[in-house]
Amino acid sequence: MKKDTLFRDPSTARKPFTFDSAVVDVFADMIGRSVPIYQQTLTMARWLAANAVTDGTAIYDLGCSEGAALAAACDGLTAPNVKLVGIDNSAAMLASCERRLRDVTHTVELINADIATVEFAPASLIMLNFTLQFVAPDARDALLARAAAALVPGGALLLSEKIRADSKRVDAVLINRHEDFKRENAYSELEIARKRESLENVLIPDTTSELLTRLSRAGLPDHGVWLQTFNFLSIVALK
Ligand code: GEK
Repeated sequence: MKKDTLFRDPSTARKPFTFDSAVVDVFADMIGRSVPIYQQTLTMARWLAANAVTDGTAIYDLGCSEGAALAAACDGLTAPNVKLVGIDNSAAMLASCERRLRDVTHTVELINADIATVEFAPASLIMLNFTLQFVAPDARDALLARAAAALVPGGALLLSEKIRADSKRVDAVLINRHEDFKRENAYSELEIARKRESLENVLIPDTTSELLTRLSRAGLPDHGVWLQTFNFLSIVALK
């Protein structure tokens, strides 16, 4: 796995942040050292694939990047006739995803598209693993409503996000603790500051209550936070 040093050097630091080939090159290392609950969300993807997915439906991974959640879902999947679909609007990510999933035995379709505009087939698992935060806030409700409408009864939506706390003071605590986590993972002060600037207005976090209200409005009132560390959380919603 190539080490993420993109923000060490001003010549490779990017502003605004984009998911280009330089990011793809170091993505696995970057997300593992930056997102505290990442591995547990993949374990949940595997569990939901084993427990919520039913015969003849689809599994969607919206903003699939290199397909880590799709790969985890493949590991857990036991239901027959299930199509896995990964959607991302970064061609570089999808190329890497295709390489990574080349050997899986299930049918996987990869689509280069904006997840805010695609239509979904009947699905029993839809995953937005740290992706809704990159969609324009005023397009989030419509996307969740389309996802909720596509879910079959008993289907599950996995929504993992970076969040903003309602209280500014608490938000500062969560941000500080997250930055400690990055320091512990060998990111320097300069790298942390440059990445923060680069993500400004690109990653726009909702609060927890905004996310839960969006899910209710979308038609998924059965929802709950199953994991949170600092300002990163993951929600499961059931149709
Ligand atoms: C994982 N889920 O490893 N349409 C399609 N793709 C998008 C859009 C959009 N509008 N906006 C952003 N993306 C993955 C990790 S990363 C999270 C997801 C992160 C894509 C973008 O190209 C990138 O691949 C992904 O969403 C976000 O489980 O880097 O913090």
